[in-house]
Parts: sequence; C-alpha cells; structure tokens
Amino acid sequence: MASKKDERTYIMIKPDGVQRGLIGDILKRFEQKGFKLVAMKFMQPTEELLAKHYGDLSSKPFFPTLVKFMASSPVVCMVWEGLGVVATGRTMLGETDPGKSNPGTIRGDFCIHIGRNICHGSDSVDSANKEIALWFKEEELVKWTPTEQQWIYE
Ligand code: DAT
Ligand code: MG
Repeated sequence: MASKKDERTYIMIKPDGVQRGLIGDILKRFEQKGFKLVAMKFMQPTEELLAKHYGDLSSKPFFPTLVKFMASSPVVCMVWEGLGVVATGRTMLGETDPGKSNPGTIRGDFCIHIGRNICHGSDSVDSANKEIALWFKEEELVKWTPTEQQWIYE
C-alpha cells in the first residue's frame, strides 16, 4: 500500500533509554528527519497495558521478562507522522538485535543487547494504528501544522 503524508507510527522510548538519559538523542533522530510529532507523554506503564501491547509475543519464552522489564521504569510514548514513517521508523531503529543493527541506526549506535534495545517502533501501519489507540486517547493526538512542511515535502 502506498504510504501517505498522514501515516502514523507509535514510537516508545523504553525504560533503558530513559534511565540511560537517551530521550533527547532518540527524539532528535525523528525531529531532524522531518517527521511531525503528533503526541508525546512520559508515563509509568502497568504490566497489564504492556501485556496488551506485546500480546502477539505472549507465547514467547522471553515474554514475562519483557513485560517486567518494560514496567520497571517510566517510558516515553510518542506518535510521529509523515510519508512512510512506519517503515522509515523501523529503518531508523535498526534490527531487533542491536548486534545486527548498522551504525547510524538508533539501536546500532546506542545499545548492545536484544533485551535492552532502548526503543520500540510499530512494524506495520495496522499495528501502528492499534498501538496508537492502545496508548493514547483521541484528544491527546494534537492537530497542528508545522511551518516547515513546505520545505520537507515537494
Ligand atoms: P521489535 O521490537 O524489533 O519489533 P519484536 O516485536 O520481535 O521486536 O520483540 C519485541 C521486543 O521483545 C524486542 O524489542 C526485544 C524483545 N525480544 C525480542 N526477541 C527477543 C529474544 N529473542 N530474546 C529476548 N528479548 C527479545
Ligand atoms: Mg515489534
């Protein structure tokens, strides 16, 4: 499916990214790329919410430790918008295993272990829409027009 300028993705800085003081570095990657911030909040998620977020992985052996780790500290929840933002966001993150992530990607530059890969990004438009609805209320998604849009899109 062709991506549109109003495509959205759910990006979340995980507890390790927050604890290691990498919020600004991760935010900067999306901001400088030209994507539009639609929503952002700092919160302590419950295990219940995280179990829903990672529901597709519930049968995996690492699921219980993943949920416990994700609930161990606050996270930064964000919605970013732009042309191809779901796929580009994944490219910017790098591989799930930071050891396989290229330098220049977020995981390639800032982390080492698969269980401490600092940032989440939706893997499809469909899962992005589900995750955005899970983490944000409709009224938390801010409607605004960045003045730089005409310099980012032809
Ligand atoms: P991604 O976060 O790249 O979308 P995923 O959805 O397959 O990857 O898994 C969600 C998270 O679970 C991932 O960011 C880190 C953790 N995880 C995945 N595979 C793992 C493994 N084999 N061992 C430990 N943790 C793993
Ligand atoms: Mg995933």
